[in-house]
Amino acid sequence: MKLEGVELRRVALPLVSPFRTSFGVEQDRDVLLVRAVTDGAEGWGECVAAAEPRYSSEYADGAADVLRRFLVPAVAGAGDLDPEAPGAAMAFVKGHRMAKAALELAVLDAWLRARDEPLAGHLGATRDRVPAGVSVGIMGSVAELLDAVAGYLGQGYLRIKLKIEPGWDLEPVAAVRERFGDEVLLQVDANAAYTVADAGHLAGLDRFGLLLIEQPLAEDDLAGHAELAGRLATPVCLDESITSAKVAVDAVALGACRIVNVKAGRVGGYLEARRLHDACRERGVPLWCGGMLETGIGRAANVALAALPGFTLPGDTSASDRYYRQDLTPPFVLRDGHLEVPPGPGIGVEPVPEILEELTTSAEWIPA
Ligand code: OSB
Ligand code: MG
Repeated sequence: MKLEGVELRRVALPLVSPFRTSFGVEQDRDVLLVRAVTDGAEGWGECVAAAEPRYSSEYADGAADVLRRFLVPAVAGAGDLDPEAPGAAMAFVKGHRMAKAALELAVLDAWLRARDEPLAGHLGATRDRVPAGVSVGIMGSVAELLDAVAGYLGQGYLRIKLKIEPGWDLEPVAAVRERFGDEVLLQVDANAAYTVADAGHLAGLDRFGLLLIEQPLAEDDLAGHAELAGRLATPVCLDESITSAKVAVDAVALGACRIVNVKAGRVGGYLEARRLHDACRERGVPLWCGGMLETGIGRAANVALAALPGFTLPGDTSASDRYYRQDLTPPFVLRDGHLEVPPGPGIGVEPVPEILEELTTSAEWIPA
């Protein structure tokens, strides 16, 4: 299979409500989509980099630049493509994992469609639906938070994740436990907002029986996470720190985390995510699939990944209407607390042409 060219397309989607985390507020997504055109079929990838580099160093304009200048030419020059070829051809570029993941997925989607093979089966999925959790942003008041959580539980979400930061941690968690009880699967995500000096304060979360605390400290602070983990009963899970399968294995060996949030974009692609899965499953480390407010394109691939057997906890794989009034693809819906893995070839979904046109802000064709 040969690459004929790649389209980089920017799409603007307003979120149904502002999403506030410890690193900022998102009102809408400025999505970079990658469409790979090959002599066999076309494929889609979504770059999870946000418009601004607040979660990680990557951002959408930077991803488009590195794709245009380095990654697309490298893959175009690789000749006959199989699923591993794009990763090998892009390996000389340091970092830029979210940009690499998007192009690798677009080529992989095309390759799978040409073979009429679903992504989930290719990755080794063992289920046809996945349990869905929901990530709940920081709110203006506890009353507002309780209303939001009540709404999500009413819809059937199987696990609640509360975003926390200094000044919004023990009180909202206590309020959610008090109102909804101890049976609700509950976890928190700090997005690196604390330091080891906060260990005593964070130990105050231990009495709430949380599944985990996600990324309490800075991305590069594995030693700090190991120290903190020794002082908390709540299991530490890492998100931002986990940039490859190797880092995941090292983080677990160091005692920096007991659970891993898997985001394919953050580790450089779905194939590296599968390697991470295999290594963690071998070591008995529980996994769950994170999210980056993806449209239906990225969501389809995440749901395929989350169907692998090592994903033993519900993920941030929520239904389309948790994010967008109008998704780019036919919407993912919550059924009995689960999302179905698309059964079609490749990622199993495509953008609806009229919706894609309406929401596109720019498009650029890069011939191979
Ligand atoms: O830290 O997991 C995170 C969204 C954007 C960037 C980082 C994170 C998140 C979420 C939402 O928590 C996950 C989702 O529902 O897509
Ligand atoms: Mg997180």
